[in-house]
Amino acid sequence: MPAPLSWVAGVAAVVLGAGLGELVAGLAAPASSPVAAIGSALIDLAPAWAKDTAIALFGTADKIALIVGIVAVGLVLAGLAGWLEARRPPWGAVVVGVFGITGAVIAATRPGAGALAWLPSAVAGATGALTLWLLVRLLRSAVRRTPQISERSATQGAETGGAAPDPRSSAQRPAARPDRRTFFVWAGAAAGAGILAAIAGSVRSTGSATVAAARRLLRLPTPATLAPAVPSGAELSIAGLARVVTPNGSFYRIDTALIVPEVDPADWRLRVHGMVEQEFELTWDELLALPLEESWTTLACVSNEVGGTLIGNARWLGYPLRELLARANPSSDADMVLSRSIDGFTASTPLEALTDERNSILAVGMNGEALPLEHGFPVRMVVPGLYGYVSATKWVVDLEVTRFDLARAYWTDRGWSERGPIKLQSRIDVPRKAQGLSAGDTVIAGVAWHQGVGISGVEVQIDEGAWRPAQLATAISDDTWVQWSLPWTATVGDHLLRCRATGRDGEPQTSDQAPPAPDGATGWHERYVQVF
Ligand SMILES: Nc1nc2c(c(=O)[nH]1)N[C@H]1C(S)=C(S)[C@@H](COP(=O)(O)O)O[C@H]1N2
Ligand SMILES: [Mo]
Repeated sequence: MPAPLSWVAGVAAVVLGAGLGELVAGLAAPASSPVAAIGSALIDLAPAWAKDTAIALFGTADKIALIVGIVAVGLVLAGLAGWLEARRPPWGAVVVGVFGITGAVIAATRPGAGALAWLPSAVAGATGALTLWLLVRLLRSAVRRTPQISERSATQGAETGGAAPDPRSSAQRPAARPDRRTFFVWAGAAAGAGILAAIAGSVRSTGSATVAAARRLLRLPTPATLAPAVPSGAELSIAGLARVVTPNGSFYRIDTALIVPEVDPADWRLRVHGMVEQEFELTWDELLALPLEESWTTLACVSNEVGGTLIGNARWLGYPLRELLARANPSSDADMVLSRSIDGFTASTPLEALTDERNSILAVGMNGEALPLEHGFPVRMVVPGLYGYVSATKWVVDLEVTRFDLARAYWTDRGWSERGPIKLQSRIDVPRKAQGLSAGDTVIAGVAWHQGVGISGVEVQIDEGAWRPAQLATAISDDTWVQWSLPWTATVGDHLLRCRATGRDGEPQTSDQAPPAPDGATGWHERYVQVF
């Protein structure tokens, strides 16, 4: 049997199975689609460096890249299963079935898996295995026909005393062809049906997004304490410079959730427990009835490279974690709060950062609207001064008061530092990368941040010359980034620009280059520009 045809059988069978799996997932259990379950498991298995490599290669499109990778590997394995089924039946079908069972086990054991989480992968495996078995049987009879015919023709040739006909003569081909065509028709139908089922499944799962509808209808309460207005000198309004308030739609998104968790506010509960005198649960209505406070906080990701864009500034609305924890009354030897997301992600935050004077909140609002689904709807944590991986748990449902020597969090388990204070940094936004610039008067501008401390100055160096102080915009607060700018008369040629900031405490931004792992990148941001 020609190997390429058995590969076609394998791919067609697996596409049908996987497509039906996506359809069942869309109907019954969105987060447990076979591709999503495998992807989520791969994300959790990935070592620390893999996250940064993925982010460095694909940026915030890392999840799409992962899905494309899984599909590509899946198709190669499907082809191999087809080849195996043709050589050693029924082992190809068995392999497909075993993949289905594996997917079902992975999906059923994921954090937050529903009762039907195993179903999509089980359907995918069973359909895929059965289809492969049928297609290869069909293929076998299609291919077998040719030698039978040529034997008969050879006998006829001998009887009539004529020359033995060429086995490839036109007389035999019409008999073989319809069966191959039948095979291709069935294989094509299987693959086509699989693709349609996958499309229907994805439409159905977005169409059934009741949580998105609940969010749209939501009216957040008026804050008991308003954030200060953005000072008039905070936004320099320079084209290409990051706006001082990041619009929700362009706020960076980093998380391990391949499918955004859908948490209905009506079902949301926060459990506060562990080393506390008074454990309790909080519902959505109870949370909204509390006096909510607004505050400005610039959130940053530990994976942000020097000059990177995994940072954004927003006006958050929420309830102080300080007050919430006071209600629980933590024991005096507790030093950490392990927050848990509905999807199993955890972060370990120093208890002190949640109980001191900073604006650590259980947030429900972002820039005047409910949290967007991908930013943690309905409730997340926001803690000024700490990288997101140790503080900013989205879709948060559980706070356990504990100790650093008793429990570990998601990224700490994968080699990242236990503590993650945000490091003093500055970035050049304009002139933009690879921007053709004409000689003359222009401006160099960017942002600088040291949450909790504030920025006292930014300096710019052009072509290894003297460091020149940039003009600082007015900061919204010490917990936010601040814009800066410096007028520059650009001359024709290539130039190297550098910037460095100083904290309000006098700390200079170090020139030592460190990668993001294990506790945040350092170094000066440099940019080459060509002036024409
Ligand atoms: N549930 C959950 N929360 C999470 C994460 C995650 O993977 N899962 N990632 C954290 C990290 S590493 C960062 S930097 C911030 C990013 O928040 P954003 O996506 O709203 O910008 O969320 C944090 N909260
Ligand atoms: Mo992060």
